[in-house]
Amino acid sequence: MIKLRKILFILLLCFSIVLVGCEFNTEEDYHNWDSEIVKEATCTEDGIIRYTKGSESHEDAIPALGHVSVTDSIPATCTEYGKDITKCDRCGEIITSKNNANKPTGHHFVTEIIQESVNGSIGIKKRYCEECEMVDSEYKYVNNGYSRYGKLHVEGANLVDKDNNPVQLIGLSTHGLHWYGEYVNEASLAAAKEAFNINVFRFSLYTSENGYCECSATEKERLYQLVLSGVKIATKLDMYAIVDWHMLGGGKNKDDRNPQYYQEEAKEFFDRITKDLADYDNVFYEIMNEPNGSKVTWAICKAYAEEIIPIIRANCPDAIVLCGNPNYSSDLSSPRRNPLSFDNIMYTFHFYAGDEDMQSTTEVTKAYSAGLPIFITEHGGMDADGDGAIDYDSIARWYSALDARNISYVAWNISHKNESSGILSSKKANLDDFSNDNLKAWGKYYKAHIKERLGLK
Ligand code: IDC
Repeated sequence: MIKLRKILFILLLCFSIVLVGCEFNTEEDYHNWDSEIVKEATCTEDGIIRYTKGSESHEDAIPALGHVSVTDSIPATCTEYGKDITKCDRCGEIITSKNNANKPTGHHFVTEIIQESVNGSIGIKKRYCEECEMVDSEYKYVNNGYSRYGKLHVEGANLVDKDNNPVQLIGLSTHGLHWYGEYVNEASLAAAKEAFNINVFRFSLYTSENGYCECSATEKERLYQLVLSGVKIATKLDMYAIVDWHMLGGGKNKDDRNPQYYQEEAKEFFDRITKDLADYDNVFYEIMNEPNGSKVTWAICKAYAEEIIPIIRANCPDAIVLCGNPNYSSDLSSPRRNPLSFDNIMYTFHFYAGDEDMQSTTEVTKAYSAGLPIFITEHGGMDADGDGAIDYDSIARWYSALDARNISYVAWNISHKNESSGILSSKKANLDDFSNDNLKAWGKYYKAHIKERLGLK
């Protein structure tokens, strides 16, 4: 029994010594043991510290430090999304994330003259993005705008400039402003002008088919302002403008094929717009787009013109008036036999080269030779419904007849409508892409033709 007690006592003593020893050891970790950092802790990984004393050693973990992050936002560029960049100030690790709310801004193209075109000489322009300086293109151009020709007037069968030299205007028409009016903005029109080197825009204000005479008062006012702003933009771009009263009798309201059907509205419209544009001498007034139907004779068209022209002239005494005629403005023999008695009148002629049997170049050349001033305010290389394939032989014949006589022409139309006459392939976000990549066959052909005509190829 005594023996057992002794054993127990010894055991207890040993245990106490071990305990005291352990306590002593812990104290020594801090004071007496050598320590050495085997591996530094980083932002993401634990480090290791080793303690040694004599032959004894043990290791402890140093906890990972964690990132010290700073977030920076990088704005979107012309072509790339903005980014949020999170960077650790300690280890430099970068975590980049796309900022979906910060969309690419798109290029902001501007043009710069590198070599100026003076009096018809060939100049050079550069189109580049003013944000990122990417050069889009460098191209030849010729100054053929208002600053060169000034106020135009009609002499015999010709349109002439301020010095009485014949002038040919070449341009583009909008589609119906109540359908595709979005292209009437400075960026679009400037891009179209630059791409095609044109000098006239025609603004087509449809009267029926829910157009100007068949819509709400608010919409009517909006369309009016659109025409006005179109003319002002064209003016700023050094161009001429045609205000087109686009009566046609399309859609359901066939009565609108007769210009007299909306005559009162026409009088009101032309009075208001010629007052608003009294100071603009680069504007043509096309008073009836396309009279048509067997009952709509030249006598009717002429009577209507005699009502409208004095209203225009009261506010703009020298404005050139463009006068339509029967059979969709394809009858020049009637006005040739029985012309209007005002000065500064030109007769419109419209043709669609795919439907050659309807019109022929002879109708135009004959009338021109007889002294009738003619302005082709609308034409296309396709069929008269504005769609179908381009008849390249026919359109080429037309251009050689017109160009030989300096007869002015305007092509149908600036829109991305899914028909071959809408020159644009698709609706681009900024509405200002008139590069060949975004042009249908008609747009490309017309552009190439104009460049050739102006000696820019
Ligand atoms: C056409 C447009 C077409 C639109 C139609 C409405 O191309 O998208 O649906 O008018 O009536 C003309 C007219 C002109 C026509 C064009 C093509 O002046 O308004 O545009 N055309 O059909 N005369 C002969 C052809």
